[in-house]
Amino acid sequence: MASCSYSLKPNNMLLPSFCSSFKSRPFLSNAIFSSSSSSLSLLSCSPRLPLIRTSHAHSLSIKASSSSSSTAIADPEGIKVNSVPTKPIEGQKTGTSGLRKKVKVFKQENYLANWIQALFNSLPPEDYKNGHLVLGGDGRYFNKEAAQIIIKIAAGNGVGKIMVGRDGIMSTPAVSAVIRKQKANGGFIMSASHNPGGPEYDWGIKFNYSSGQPAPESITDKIYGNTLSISEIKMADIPDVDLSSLGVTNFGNFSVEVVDPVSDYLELMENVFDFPLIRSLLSRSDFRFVFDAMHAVTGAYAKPIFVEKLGAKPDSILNGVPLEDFGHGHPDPNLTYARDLVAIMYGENGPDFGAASDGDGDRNMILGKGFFVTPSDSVAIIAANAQEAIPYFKSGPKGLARSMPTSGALDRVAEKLKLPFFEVPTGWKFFGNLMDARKLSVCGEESFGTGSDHIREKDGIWAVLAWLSIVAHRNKDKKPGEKLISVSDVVKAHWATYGRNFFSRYDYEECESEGANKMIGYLRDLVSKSKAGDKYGNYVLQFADDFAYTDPVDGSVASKQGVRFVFTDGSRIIFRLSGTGSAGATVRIYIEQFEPDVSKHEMDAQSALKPLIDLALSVSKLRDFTGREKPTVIT
Ligand code: VG1
Ligand code: CO
Repeated sequence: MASCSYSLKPNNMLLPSFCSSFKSRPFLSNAIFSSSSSSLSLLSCSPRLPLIRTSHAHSLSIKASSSSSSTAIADPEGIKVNSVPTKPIEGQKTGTSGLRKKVKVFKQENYLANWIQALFNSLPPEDYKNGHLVLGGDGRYFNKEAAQIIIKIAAGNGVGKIMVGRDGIMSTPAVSAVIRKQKANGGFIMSASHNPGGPEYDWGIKFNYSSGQPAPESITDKIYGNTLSISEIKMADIPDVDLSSLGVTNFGNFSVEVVDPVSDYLELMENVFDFPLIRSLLSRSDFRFVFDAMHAVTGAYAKPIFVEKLGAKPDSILNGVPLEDFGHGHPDPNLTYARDLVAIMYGENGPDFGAASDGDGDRNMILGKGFFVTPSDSVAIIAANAQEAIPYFKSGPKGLARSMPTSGALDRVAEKLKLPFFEVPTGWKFFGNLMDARKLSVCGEESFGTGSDHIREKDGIWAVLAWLSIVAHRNKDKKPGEKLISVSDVVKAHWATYGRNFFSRYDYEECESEGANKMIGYLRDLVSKSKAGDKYGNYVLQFADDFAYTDPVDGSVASKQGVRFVFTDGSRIIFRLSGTGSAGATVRIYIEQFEPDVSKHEMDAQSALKPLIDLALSVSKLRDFTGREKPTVIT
């Protein structure tokens, strides 16, 4: 153990009790040291040993506030807590995944503070008093200010400890992993996920529970209710905490621990996957890999995992530095927004394997040389190969699930493997209960989300490692110079066994809300009048409905989750409005058709689906309602 050096000043306590090397040194563990938070330093302990900072300004008794707008309230925790008066703010209802608005909206006075306080007002006190929370984020603009607000309100509400990723960075899947590993009560994620970032763009906040799963609607509805009646914010009067270096800062009984955002997550990945197997693939000279972090949070993970642990070349990581505005990009890994990667993969002599992840690291896109794996196929192929290629699944997955609009490719795998299968509404929060009840292992969404019960969020890097495992497993006996089994070979072999579910999604972003809402109203009306056997062009209706889901574990019901028309040949057209946008309404149309005939599997999805796409546009009268001629994104 390297030695530790301190610079100390009067009147403060330094209690390095968590540092095991200190515990064995009685003169340190029993002593009371004095220091100032600004000058105390514990340098050159071991590289991984946290720095301890102790604040002195607020560790004494509670004093009346000098501020005219707030009053101090007595708090047994030994820090001064101000009661800041506030008023309800309209529109703080969370959508599919957290609260997302433009940065300008979040910057309004008390906007974020109101929501955070409303959250504490909604939780049972035993879920956070003296408890342990995690705070992460995707590095976007406003995260730094937001982190300080969240920390102060957490302290003001009696939270015991908040564990923050260095510089406020920790991906959504890593927050879920850390909550579980550290047995924390929950955690915040500062992210608007795949939405663009910067002063003119989006910001967002999500809250996850102790199992690491996104807060269920019962909680988010309560938070919303409380935002409409809030009158006070409990704000600890503590200085901003330095989040740039690892270590613990104590304020009375409250502490902030800055941690490496990668280590717990990496440890979990090493337990789930066979790293030497993946390494054997990535270090082959006849296999070329590229990962596009899109200047988003996985930039912080890509190098330690793919390069340092798994032997990928350093230049295989593109856009690997997280930036506040994602380098002016739209950190959504799809064929439209990850265009640089797509150009490389479809270019002359493209690499063998390409992948990308989104703003907060929970989405993924998988590409082969000149080949795109649809997310609906991806989850089906991972599920079909999990047992043989991924150690975590060595006894086989417990069950499979997909969101309703995701294609039926996974259903066919569940059928063949005789596994329990679930269809849930859009949004990862609907998978968590099934996982906790041990009914579900592998699941996915058509929206580039894939994951398993190793955590309670979708997981971009996990999906890339799962695919690398499958490709590595298929090629493990291939000698140098022998032709490798490619990503497209894996997918085509899967189609040959199970049939192909052609799938496409059309997005019409930022439409006028009025027209979009009227269109959905019109479709609901159409559904109520429709009956089995109705003719829609060449298609015969099996049923049409507005999808509703009853959670098999807790019985909670989610209704109005998407209008669907299902035809007798298994084809589907589905319509819903996005719940993650920050302006206007985004219409999503999902189109799917099953094709058992291998000779037709090579068809381009857009051509194969053309009749259904035309049908979807005419059935919905989309052009009339929205004035849109073309989608903004096709996946
Ligand atoms: C979209 C996707 C949904 C996903 C959600 C959050 O929601 O369709 O499948 O779970 O984003 O993903 P919506 O309501 O806009 O369709 V993430 O990566 O933005 O947290
Ligand atoms: Co995301």
